[in-house]
Amino acid sequence: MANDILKFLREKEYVSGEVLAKKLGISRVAVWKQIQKLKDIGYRIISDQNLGYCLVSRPDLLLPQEIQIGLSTKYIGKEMYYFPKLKSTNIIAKEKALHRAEGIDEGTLIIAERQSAGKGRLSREWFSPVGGIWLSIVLYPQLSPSYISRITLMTAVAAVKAIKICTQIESQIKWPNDILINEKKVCGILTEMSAELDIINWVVVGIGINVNIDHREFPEDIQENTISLKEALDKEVLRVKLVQTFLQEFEKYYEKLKRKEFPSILGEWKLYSHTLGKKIRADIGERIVTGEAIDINESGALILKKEDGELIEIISGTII
Ligand code: BT5
Repeated sequence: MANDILKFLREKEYVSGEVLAKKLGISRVAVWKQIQKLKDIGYRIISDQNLGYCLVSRPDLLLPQEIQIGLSTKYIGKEMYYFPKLKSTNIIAKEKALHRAEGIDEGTLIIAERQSAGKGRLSREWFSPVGGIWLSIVLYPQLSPSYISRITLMTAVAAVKAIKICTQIESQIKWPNDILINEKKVCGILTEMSAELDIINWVVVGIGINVNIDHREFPEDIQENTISLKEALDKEVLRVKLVQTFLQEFEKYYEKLKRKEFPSILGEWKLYSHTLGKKIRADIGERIVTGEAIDINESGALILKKEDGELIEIISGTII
């Protein structure tokens, strides 16, 4: 009901309580109650005895009604679950993904203003204070499980593009899932999946972007290596616009991936790469390897050339 009221308030400068009540088939008192609810979550609505209600400003909240208005995707983000605070959007998305049969469609989005237990890879912590974008997308790709790393790379390309469109900032991708500005991390991606031998049951892509955050809010040991878009730009960024742009870019690249056009996505990834051509040390779980990052292959693995000339393929790891 509150959403319907918002729709009418967006269309005209002033709308009377009587007109709203008639259009929605409710009493004027019920309209007033809905207006109070909207005010409580940050909408500024003024009222004039003769003219009615007027929407003055909207909160910078990632509310479904704000994101979905003007969102031009076909299915990504068409169904949305919004939380002012939760543990982790990936946790909720994984729970939702189990209920595909009950109408949790491909593209379902979980989004939160802040997370109390945001997750990075390998159970690392992801700090998610108010002012960032913390979201997860549920997918059911008919692809082989080996495609999982390509989904992470494709998400990074979509994020770099969205950041560029909304802020003009040229960010870079550190293989496999970090997005950097001036060598500092602004965004991370966590892709999780459930699969059987050769089919994927579901994939959850989680992405966190530091938008309007002061990096000094993070624990001291990571402050030096973190940045937000606000800090890089020296002004606040409209988060709703950035979410919409990211979802649109995400859908575009995901469609390409499904059409098996990964090579062209990889071409773009390489343009934004922070890693290729650099001497790196990579933690690959059981050991640390050193060498030059010379390429990313068709399955998204990093090719490292060791000092003795040996080439190794790193499917998953962390660059130190
Ligand atoms: C990642 O892991 O970079 C994946 C982050 C994914 C976060 C999103 S938010 C929405 C969704 N829901 C979740 O619970 N997670 C996803 P990794 O490559 O393992 O990097 C983790 C490391 O990044 C930590 O150990 C810190 O050093 C650093 N870090 C933590 N929070 C950060 C932040 N907000 N900005 C930059 N660096 C951060």
